[in-house]
Formats: sequence, structure tokens, C-alpha cells
Amino acid sequence: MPREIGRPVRRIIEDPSLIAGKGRFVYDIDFKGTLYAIFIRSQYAHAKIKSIRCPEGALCYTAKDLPDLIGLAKEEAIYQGQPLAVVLAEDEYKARDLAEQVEVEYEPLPAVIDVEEALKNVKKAKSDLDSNIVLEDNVEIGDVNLAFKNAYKVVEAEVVNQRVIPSAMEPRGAVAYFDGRRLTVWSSTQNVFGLKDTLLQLLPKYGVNDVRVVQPFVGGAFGSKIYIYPEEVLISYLAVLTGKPIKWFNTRTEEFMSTNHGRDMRLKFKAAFDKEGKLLGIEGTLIMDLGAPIREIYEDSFGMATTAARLLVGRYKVNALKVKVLGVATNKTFIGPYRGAGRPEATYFIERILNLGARALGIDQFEIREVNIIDEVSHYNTPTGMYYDSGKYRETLKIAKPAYHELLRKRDELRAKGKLAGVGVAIVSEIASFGTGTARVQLTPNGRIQVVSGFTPHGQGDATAFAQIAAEIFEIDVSQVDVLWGDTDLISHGGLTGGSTTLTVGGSAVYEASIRLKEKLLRVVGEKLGVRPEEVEYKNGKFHHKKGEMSLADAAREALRMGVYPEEEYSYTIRPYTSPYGIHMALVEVDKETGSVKVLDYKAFDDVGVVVNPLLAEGQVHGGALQGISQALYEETVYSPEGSLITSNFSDYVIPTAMEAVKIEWKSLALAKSDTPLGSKGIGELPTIAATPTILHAVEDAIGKNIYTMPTKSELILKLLNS
Ligand code: MCN
Repeated sequence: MPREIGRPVRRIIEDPSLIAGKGRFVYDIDFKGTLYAIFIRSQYAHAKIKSIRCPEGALCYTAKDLPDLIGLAKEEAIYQGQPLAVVLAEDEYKARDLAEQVEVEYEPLPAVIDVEEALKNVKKAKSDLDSNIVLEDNVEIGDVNLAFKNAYKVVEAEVVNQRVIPSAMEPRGAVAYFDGRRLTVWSSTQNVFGLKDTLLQLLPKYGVNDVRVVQPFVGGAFGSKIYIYPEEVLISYLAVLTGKPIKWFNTRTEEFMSTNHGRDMRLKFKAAFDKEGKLLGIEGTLIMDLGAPIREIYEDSFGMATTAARLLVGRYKVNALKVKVLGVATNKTFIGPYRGAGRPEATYFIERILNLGARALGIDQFEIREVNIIDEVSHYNTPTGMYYDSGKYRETLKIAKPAYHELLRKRDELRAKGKLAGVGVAIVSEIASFGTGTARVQLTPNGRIQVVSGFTPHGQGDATAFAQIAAEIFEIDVSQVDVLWGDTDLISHGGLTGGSTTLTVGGSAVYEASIRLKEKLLRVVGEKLGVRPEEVEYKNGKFHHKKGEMSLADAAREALRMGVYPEEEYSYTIRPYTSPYGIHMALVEVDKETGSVKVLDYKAFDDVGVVVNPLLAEGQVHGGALQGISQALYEETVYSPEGSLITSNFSDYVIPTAMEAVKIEWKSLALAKSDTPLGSKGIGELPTIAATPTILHAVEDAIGKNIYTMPTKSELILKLLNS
């Protein structure tokens, strides 16, 4: 029997229905008598809401009609697109017409858009704020003064990791159905259990006994569907209140304005280097523009900034760090998790510091990394209190070095032809895979294995990987395994697919539950044959003993006859997390005339421990790296000075298409494992984290100028080339 773990299996669980056009997304779910909901959203970034007048006789609700928990703006709107009211009608068109008749009287207030302006505290992002600096933290290790005293070179700059808009293919939407006792909600979410918990806090007093949340197929999320949004809570409440099914779906512009944005951090720093390029210390201020000050969101989001500050050191031996971290409120859409959530910003900052140092000292970018990198670590606590489970960093650099030299050679050939070519390198080391995951594994009477997971994958392909894990334990073909997920009725507890967690934590739960089920079945078969379980051999999907042989289907039926359920549930908790790492490099060419950038080569060397499905993992590298490249080259969130989102659809907000997709070579190193039963580490975010600085460094190398902002649009490059 070939091993299933490590086999590049296609997405046999997820894809067949999607390819046949039979995958059901939220918008496909329809009930007779459904009312369609359209939200009335703030036109202003900051305004007092003086009154909201609903059309006569319309089903129209404002914050005044609703419980506070739902979170519509009541007296003050603090970002453009914030939901203020909702109308319901029998179809979408009628609802849109009605929504246009809702009259909102605003008193516009000064909007705080620029973070530097916000820091001056002249205008406030919300009337009741004492200061726009709503959160503060300090991260300090070692003696920075000594580091600067001993410095041969001090590099000083401000580097910006710009605001980006998570652009999942499917906008958010939900359908809610109340049968008089029980509420069922289908939502395009990453967080079914979180939504269920929120609804259970709100709804029992309105006669709801129980809540079921279902995640149908979801067209991507990238972290932006973790937060429990007012819209999904409100339509659930209205389904109960009206007794009618309710449906809502965002337009792209609504999505861009009301779904959390990502990143938006800047680091003002000075860094001390010795003559050889050793980084002696960093001092700086990390400013995170949190966007609209919604307390329950910004307190969590600020964690991304404090994590970013702590991750500045770790993979490099830096002994002194002093960073003040500020969380600043403005009147833009609130920031939340977006692929990497704090780790891309940290990586971008530290990798930029190294390259700016290398350029100032005239040292090669690969060599400065060799000077500073930690060697091999096991259960390592970084000086700022982060943790790396394992890693062979120096060896990784050794493996990747020939590829770097090959790219330099290609670059020099292009340069010899008069082209502007450049090579960029970045090391990534992150923390990934958190919390608890639950799985139930069951043997059905027809001899198939059914896995139920509490996780919520939405494009990654984890269900196929789960099938492989169960197939490996039961020594059967992966096609004999079914996987179910994304429904709070299927299993009582779950985690959410985010933080590159699902394979490692959810897969470990599948692994442990499968082993326990196999042991249980060995006991059943032993009892049936009148022998000890240890005497029964399990091989290739069958139980063997000289007294007889039993198939999985026989064992399932026998178990049921004995009153033993052929299933096992297991909750696996990881402590504390895994630390995947890698080195990425790229060759780019910059067009001298137009300033446009073409990525010619992209090579990624990653260590995520054991890879369960190389095809799926590589898919993450392709998509993830392109997303990181996109931040470096294309994505720009533009607001007017008054706080209107200018880049409010895909004709203004640029993301890559197949035309911009890059050929990526991926090498999985598997030098260091995690302590989990699978030995795997998360991969979902790592390539995105690595790609942004890699590309920026390559563009810098091509044009021979330092770059401090992103994206590196043609205009910026032409300006730098002519400066
Ligand atoms: N994998 C593997 N071996 C490993 C690690 C992972 O075979 N050692 C495979 C897994 O089987 C899974 C995939 O790689 O198919 C990613 O697994 P993992 O790293 O555990 O990440 P998650 O499944 O938890 O996915 C979350 C991650 C995050 S945090 C974001 S954001 C993101 C991403 O995945 N959003 C995505 N990838 C996305 N891909 C799609 N299509 N859509 C999104 O919204």
C-alpha cells in the first residue's frame, strides 16, 4: 500500500462538485418567500447621524429598532460604508429601490484620514476619543544605546507596509432561516462556531432554542471572514423577527468598504550595523493605522502590531531592540486579519532593514543574511518571547545559495544587454498553526471512512489532505474516505481555518481519532473472533487472524451488533505553535521606458516539516506568493482627503490576473519537523509573507535606488529613475 501522506493527490473531495458547477455558494441558497436585505451604508467617513427616515410601510430597520449587540451605527458613523440601516423586500430589485428612498440626515464631521494627521490629535476619529492613539505598547530587549555607540554604520528610514483590501473572489453574504424554534444561517464565513456563539448570545431571548451555522462553499477569504460582521448577525435576527427567510449579499463596492482591510503599518527606525554587516540593534516606532475605532475589533487587531514588533528579531541574532508600538484610529475601514496578520509586516520591516543596511555598507544581500542568521534551533525562545519549534536556518541558506548565484548570473547577462534587471532575496520565519481542532472519524456500515472536521477550509484543499491522513492510518485508498466540514451540526466544537492551522492542528486531530478508531475496531474484531486484540493483524484495510479475516464493513456491522459505535472523536491542542521558515528569491526586469516590472524568475525554498500533500502545498506557494507580489507591485488603497474610498472596485484597485501570474519554482526542504503527530508546519501564509520583500528588493536592485513605499508602480519607478 503506497503511503498516502506525502502523495500529490488532486482535490478529490472538494473539486468534483465545483468543476461540475454543482458547488453551492451562499447566493445559490434560496427559499420560497425569502426577503432580500439591502444595507444603507454611511456615505461619509465621519458624520453625526441626525435622523434616518424609512419609506412609509417598508420593512426598514435602524439601530434604534435593534439590540445594541448587532452593531449598526446609531449616532455617529466612523467610516464610509458602515451599515446604518437595512430594508427588506420580496426581491433584490425592490429592495434596492426601497434602499434609495431611505433618507439619512448627516452632519458631516472632520474626517481623520492620514495617520500623521491622526497622531497630531487635532481632529478625533470618534467624538468620545480622548486621543487617536488608542493603544500603546513597548517592546525592549538589550541595550540599544550601547548598540548605537558601537555602530560602524547607522541606517535611518521609514518603511511603509501599505493598506491592502482583501479581495476574495466571493464577497460576503448570508441566508437565514427560522423554523419557529431553530435558526439556520448559511454564511460566507471562516468562523461558523464564532457566528453561532454570537447568535446564541443574542437570540435566545427572542424564542430561538438553537442555532446552526453552515459554511457552504466559500470563494476565498484570506482572513477577512473571521470577524463576525453586523450584516450576518442582523439578517439572522430579522429572520427570527419577521419569521421569513432573509438573504443578503454584498456588491463588490460594499465589500471593499465594509470588510476588514489588512496591513497598514509603518516603521520609523534607526538600525546599527558593524563593519561586517552584523545588525547590532534597532530602535524605532511602529505605527499601525487601525482604521475606524471599533473597540472589539481594534483591541484584537493591535495584537498584529505587537506581534510584528516582537518578530523583528528572532531569526537574526539581534541583541538590542527598542520599539514603541502605537495603534492609531482613523476614519478608514477597520483593519483586521489578512493573510499573515502581523507576520508579513514584521518580515517586511526586518528584511527591509537588512537590505537597506546591506546597500549602505556595500555588502551583498545574501551575505548580510549569512552574517546575521541563527544556526540550528530546537525549542528556541527568541529574546522577545516568541518561540521556534525547530529550524535549520544556516543549512537552508547553504542549500539556496547556488540558486541565488544562478539568478545573479542571469541578472548580469541581462544587464550586459543594457536591461534594468535585479535580484531580491528575503528570509521568512513565522509562527503558524494555533489552538485546538476537533475531528470525528467514523466507519460507516458500507466500509467507508467518514471524517468530520470542526475546521472551515475555503479553498485550501484541507479536506483532501484529511482524507489522505485517514487513508494512511487505515491503509485504504483515499477514494474510500469522505470528509465533511463547515457545519456546527456536524460536530460540537471547532476551530477556524486561519493562521495556517488547519492541516497541522485539524490534521493531527484526524490522525489521533483515526488511530483510536482503529484500536477500537481491533478490540471489536478480537472479541468477535474470541482472541486478544494484539493477536489480530490489521493490514491493507482488513483485519487478519488465522481464525478468519474481516473487512472494514464487517467490522462496522459487528461493532454495531455489539453496541459499540465505530467512531472516535479527538480534540488536539497545539502548544504553542509551529515555526515554518524559508528563503525566497526573484529576478525582475524593469522597463526603462514605462517603469513596469516583470518578474522573470521566482524561487522558493521552504521548510514546513512534513508535507502531507505536495500538490496542495505548492498551490499555496503559487497563490500565496502571487498575493505577496501583488502587494509589492500593484495593490494600493486610495482615500480622498474626506475619506471616500477611491479604489472601490476592481477597475481602480489592481490585483493580478492570469496575465501577471508568475512561474514559481518551489522546493520543500523538510529539514525540521514540528512536535505534532504529523510533524507538519503551516504553509498557508508563508509565501505571501516572503514574496513582498523579495520583490521589493529585486526592484531596488534593478533600479539601484532605495524604495520606501509600496506598491512600486510605474510612476514611482520612473520618478526614482529620473531622480
Ligand atoms: N499542507 C500540506 N502540508 C503542510 C502544510 C499544508 O500538505 N505541511 C496543505 C494543506 O493540506 C492545505 C494547504 O496546504 O491544503 C494549507 O494548509 P495550512 O497551512 O494548514 O493552512 P490552512 O488550511 O489553515 O489555510 C489557511 C491559510 C490562510 S491563514 C489564509 S489567509 C489563506 C490560505 O490559507 N486563505 C486562502 N490560503 C488560501 N487559499 C485559498 N484558496 N483561499 C483563501 O482564502
